Amino acid sequence: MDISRRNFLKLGLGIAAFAALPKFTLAATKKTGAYHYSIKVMHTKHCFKNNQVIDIMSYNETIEAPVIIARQGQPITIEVTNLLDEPTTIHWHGLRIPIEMDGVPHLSQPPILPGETFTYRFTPPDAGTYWYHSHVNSIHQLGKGLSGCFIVEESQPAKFDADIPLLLRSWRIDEEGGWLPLTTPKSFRSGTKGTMDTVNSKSIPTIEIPERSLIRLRLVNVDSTKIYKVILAGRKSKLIAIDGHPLESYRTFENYQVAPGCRIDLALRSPVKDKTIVLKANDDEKILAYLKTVKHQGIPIKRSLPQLPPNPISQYKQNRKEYMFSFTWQGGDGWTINGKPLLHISQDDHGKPLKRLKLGKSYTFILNNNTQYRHPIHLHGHIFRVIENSGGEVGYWTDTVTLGKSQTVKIAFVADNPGKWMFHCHIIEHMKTGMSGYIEVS
Ligand SMILES: [Cu+2]
Repeated sequence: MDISRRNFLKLGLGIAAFAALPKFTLAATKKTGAYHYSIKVMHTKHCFKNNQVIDIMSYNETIEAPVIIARQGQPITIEVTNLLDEPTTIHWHGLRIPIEMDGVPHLSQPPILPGETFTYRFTPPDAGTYWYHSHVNSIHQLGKGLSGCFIVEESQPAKFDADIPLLLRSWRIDEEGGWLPLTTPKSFRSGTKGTMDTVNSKSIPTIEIPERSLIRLRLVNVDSTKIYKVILAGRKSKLIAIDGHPLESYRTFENYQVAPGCRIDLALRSPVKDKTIVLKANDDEKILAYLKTVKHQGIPIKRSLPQLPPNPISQYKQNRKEYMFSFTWQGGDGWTINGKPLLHISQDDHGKPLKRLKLGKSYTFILNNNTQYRHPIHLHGHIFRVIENSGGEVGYWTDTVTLGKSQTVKIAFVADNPGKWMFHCHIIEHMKTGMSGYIEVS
């Protein structure tokens, strides 16, 4: 690993601080060379409030996991060492990579046992904003902190003056600063929500951005439960990408419902120094973070907003086989997809796939939400296009689509990645209590 990248990793989300930006830029402009990272999954002490020190789970010792930077079309190696006292894996959410690297225990790899190291090697085909997280004992491991931001730079990096990940999540912390139960029988249907909203693991942080500059914000919902409808007050911005994939035409950003697992990229021109832009969420416009402009180091360059190139996603055919998926609550059986919960996969028994798809063929999935709850539905290993939606946005590429109450969404894609790919709700309690299955592509 080269020095700049090692320092950068240590900084983690410190890159959001303006002073640390050159480190970020350095890693981002590296043309060739190995993208090699090491991650230790470990127990760490952390204090949220009241000097109460609690146990969290971390990637590389700090509450904010390292931002991994890869380059589109270039190989990356990530060595993951498990220092926990329980198995773990890492799933690279939204990346179209080989099944052996997908990080689902038993289905794509054996779990990484305590003391073991597993090396993930892949070449990201798509640029954009992604994230990574544990896929083992997920209520616990995600709830205690195992998630981070994964940026794939464009093969010809798009030019912004600052590139700032903003990770949204809510921790289950009580008044004293201790852990609340991560799931409770009473709340698991709607999802057990956190009590302490954070951006980059800080409660209402002030993040410095350079004045009079072109800024790219990468908002990632790494929460297990909460849907954030985000608003940016105090400056006009443009929505330039959804879930990693550039919009064909950028649009003025008003607000966006970012569900667990989902991401949006915003671009804005920052005002002169000492101005504040406010990141808020939901109808009560709760303040999540302040972005404060600071003096530009050097002379600001007047950049024009680049049109991000589309990712090389296979184009589906007009003629497509259609399958229906029904997302339901079945009383005693809990959450299901097409009436069947998938609760357990073992090394020897993968059960039955929800569907078998032929490699290279185009498909339409009709997703019916027959419940009164919202479900962000995530397909591993593939990118699909939302082509019809009874209650929301159409015409964009994604890996996770949010189904509102009783909503129906049609998606289209090419099954172009062989393997057994998880298809599940990203509200982690829904996934763990049955709203989960897999699609087999062969
Ligand atoms: Cu759900």
